[in-house]
Amino acid sequence: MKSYRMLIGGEWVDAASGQSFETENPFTGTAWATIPRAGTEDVDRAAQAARKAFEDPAWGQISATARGALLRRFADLLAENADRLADIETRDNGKLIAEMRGQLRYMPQWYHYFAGLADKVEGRVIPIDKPGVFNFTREEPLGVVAAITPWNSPLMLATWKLAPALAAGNTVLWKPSEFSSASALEFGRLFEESGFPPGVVNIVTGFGNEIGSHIVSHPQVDKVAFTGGDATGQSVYELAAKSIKPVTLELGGKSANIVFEDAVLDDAVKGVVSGIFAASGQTCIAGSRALVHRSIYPAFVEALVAFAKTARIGDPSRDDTQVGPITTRPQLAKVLGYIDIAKAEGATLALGGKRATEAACGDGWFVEPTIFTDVSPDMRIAQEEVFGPVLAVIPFDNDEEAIAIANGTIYGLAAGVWTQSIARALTMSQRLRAGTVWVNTYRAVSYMSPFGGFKRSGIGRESGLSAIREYLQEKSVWIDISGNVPNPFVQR
Ligand code: TXE
Repeated sequence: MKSYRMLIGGEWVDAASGQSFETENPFTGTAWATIPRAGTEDVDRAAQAARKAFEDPAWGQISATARGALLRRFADLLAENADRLADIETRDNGKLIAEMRGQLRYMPQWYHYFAGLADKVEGRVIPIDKPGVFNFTREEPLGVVAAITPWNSPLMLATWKLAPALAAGNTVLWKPSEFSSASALEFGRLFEESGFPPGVVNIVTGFGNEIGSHIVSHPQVDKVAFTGGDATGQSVYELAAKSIKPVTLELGGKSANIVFEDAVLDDAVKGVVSGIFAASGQTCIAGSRALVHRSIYPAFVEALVAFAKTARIGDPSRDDTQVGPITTRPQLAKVLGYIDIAKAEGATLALGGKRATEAACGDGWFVEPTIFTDVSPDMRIAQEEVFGPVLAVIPFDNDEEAIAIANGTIYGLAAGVWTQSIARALTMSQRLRAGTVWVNTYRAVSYMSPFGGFKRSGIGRESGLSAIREYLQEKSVWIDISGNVPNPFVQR
């Protein structure tokens, strides 16, 4: 058993209480490492360490260019360690090794991009309307940023917060998910090695229901950047409101992949399959609803089921595996529960529909790739986020109906459109109420392009130019250049 420690104020420590918890391999169902189980006292120490580092000239007074250089060094170390981190993530989290290697080899780009941006944040000179006064703005960091991250893409979703937060000059208190803390702690070593001053990045491991609210409401925390489930996101938002803290929230979705009658069918089949079965459906952008034009519905469903059947399920550490396990025990129960709900609602089961127990799955937590057809838009399986390999296929008759169904959930994270018509592509990209619209592709993300949700899918944007603004605040500076002190009892 490997035994991890957490990172507070530049030191690798156990929880003050001495408690730890075991982290399990979803493929074998066995524990492989222990992780410190932080309590509120550890959070206090980490928040204070982050505050101290923020105020220390070693971080607070270095130039933005120097901050960028640290981020670039981190990017290089990350690239060197990509495959090692991929192995750890696959063991701890059950993500496919092929996907993790790709993700980790790409991840340094976020740090390079925000490193480049660090010294391009500029204030403005305002051509102020008052004579004898010079007015300009400064863009300043917020202070201590709490990053609370989930288990489904642990390092990527943390990177989307850490890279811009650090580029902007903040310090960070990061709480990874209790289901995926090992890779976060390995990441911490790389921050240390890159030369970030102690306390700039602190990693506190533990359970959300034990320390989450203490982090969010902590007086030393100036902003909360959260990715997770929408119920938890709502409570984070409510709690942050009590101390008037800004938040960014990324809360998942019920994204529609819309297949029109003029789509290239083979491409659309691949797009729908990748949208829902990649990462075993455990992604915020999962295309968990396929909306299919009625004229092609039977042919599309037949091709979809035939292709989905070929997906190779099994050991996530094998290069040729396509569908891995469900990451957590509670999530396995949740996914199976939704399959029961869909059956009870009267949806037609066209593929899968139970826990996968074939030899390739060992004792792992697998769910068969599952497709429900003849789903109506008001069913729970068409409205609620399952976060597993379960697809709801819904027929539609015309474009207006497709838009109404696609927009007819509380979420608005992403949507896919499959069509050969440029007019339809543009109309759909305008009328779909989602933060990302993909046309004839799915699941593409980049450090350059903003990502975030409409409606209940979240607040704020990650990646791209605007993301750094989420970690800055604007200050207005007024300087009298007239030399005359005006009447103090009249507003200038
Ligand atoms: O998420 P939680 P869970 C969805 C998905 C999944 C469901 C539950 O539908 O089935 O959420 O997953 C921390 N205050 N998504 O339970 O609880 C927690 O420790 C502060 C969508 O894993 O939201 C972890 O670090 N923090 C999603 C983080 O919140 C708290 C990704 C996320 O965990 C807290 C993951 C509290 N009171 C799940 N309670 C997406 N948007 O991609 C927990 N946490």
